[in-house]
Amino acid sequence: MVNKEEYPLLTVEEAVKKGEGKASLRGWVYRKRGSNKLRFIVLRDSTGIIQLVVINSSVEDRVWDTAEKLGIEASIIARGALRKEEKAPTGVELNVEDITLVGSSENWPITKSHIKSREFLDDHRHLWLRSRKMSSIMKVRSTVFRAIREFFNRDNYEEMPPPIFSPNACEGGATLFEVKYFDKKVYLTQSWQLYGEAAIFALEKLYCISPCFRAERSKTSRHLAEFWMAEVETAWMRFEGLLKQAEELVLFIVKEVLRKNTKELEILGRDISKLRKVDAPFKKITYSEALKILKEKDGVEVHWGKDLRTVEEDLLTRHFDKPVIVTNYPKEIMAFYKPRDPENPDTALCFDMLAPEGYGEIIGGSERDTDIEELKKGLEREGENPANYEWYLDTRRYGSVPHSGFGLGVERVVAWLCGLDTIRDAIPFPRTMRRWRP
Ligand code: NSS
Repeated sequence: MVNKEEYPLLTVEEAVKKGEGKASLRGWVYRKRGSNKLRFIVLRDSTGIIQLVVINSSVEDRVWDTAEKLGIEASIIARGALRKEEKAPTGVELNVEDITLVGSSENWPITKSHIKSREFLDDHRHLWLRSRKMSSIMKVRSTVFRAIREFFNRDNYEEMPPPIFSPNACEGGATLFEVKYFDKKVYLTQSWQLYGEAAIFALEKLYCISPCFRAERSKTSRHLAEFWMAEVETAWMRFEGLLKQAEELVLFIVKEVLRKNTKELEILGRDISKLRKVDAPFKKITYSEALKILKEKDGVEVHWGKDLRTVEEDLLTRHFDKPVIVTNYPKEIMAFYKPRDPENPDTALCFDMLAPEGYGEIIGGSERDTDIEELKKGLEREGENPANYEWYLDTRRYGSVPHSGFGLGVERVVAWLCGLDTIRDAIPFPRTMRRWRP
């Protein structure tokens, strides 16, 4: 029997840091090569990669046979002695004395030639998640979730997830997913907001991180049918405070990702210097000013009253190296709950935050209209029946207060921070119009 104390079980990261002494390592075969005399196996675990060396003449036949037969992604436990080796991929290697096969793996389906085929990788997402690219993205995503929670918890916000079945639209009927609900019909939630608004009258400061569902028909690199949104709603908060909170949240997320995930960002080939430039204050422009920039700098004319499309957001954000906040969109094209700006009544007290480098909208938010007649008009304009929103209008009937909130698209932020080509890589199992499996 091997004395376990002699071969402490280390993670790959710990082993690389230690660089000497005996160790047991467990993980998956990431790469392998070698000759009749020597086998090099790159072992992967969730913390990194390390080279294992098996020397035919110095191990038992059984160990050599196991090493020879290992397929890519087979799971193993190996023990031996660590030593520094400049030529090894991470500067340290394990000189193997014994290998145990835990789970065999034959004919791993993902080969180098597949890496360029998006469809193939999406079909094999359950396996492709093990790639260094996907695991790095998932680590950044996890930091983003954690940072959002920490940001709001530190400010004594309560977390309240929404109901997922909803009788109402929040962001327009066109993207609702209908679900059979016993003998009735309901929708999957598009946004927590209306429920958040109702609950601030009890708890005042609320946030959630929740899945949202939208039947997006557009085939863009920014839209998912299922995505995660962090939403916040605060009683008594006015527009200026809201903009400040959104800016602080994004700064905190960027700071946390830079603190925890530089290694992952490097694996992803992200230009980290661009993220390091993100500091306060973010530039604030109005929608009208945005149109002026588009016209003067890009020669693109958008008629006042038309929403900015993805292409226009792309152009606009290329003029900034930090997120930019665009306020005061035309009232008529905004969601029913966004109030008129008293100082500029054709526009609403609302904003979008657009990420630089062409990543576009990451946050949408506003003060909330407290005027019941205006809300009803807005609903009718959207083709909704105000009678279905009576419960929401009640919140304005009984002790209404000024309040504000916003929603941050988690995958949009992950795509920007990781420098991804498409939002589909920002979520482990993407759902879009054409992709719903595995
Ligand atoms: O439609 S939003 O702009 N705003 C809302 O849903 C408000 N009800 C939020 C609130 O005030 N509580 O969506 C907010 C953000 C938006 O800026 C994007 O970052 C993200 O949610 N978003 C999406 N991400 C991925 N895919 C899709 N389809 C998507 N739609 C919005």
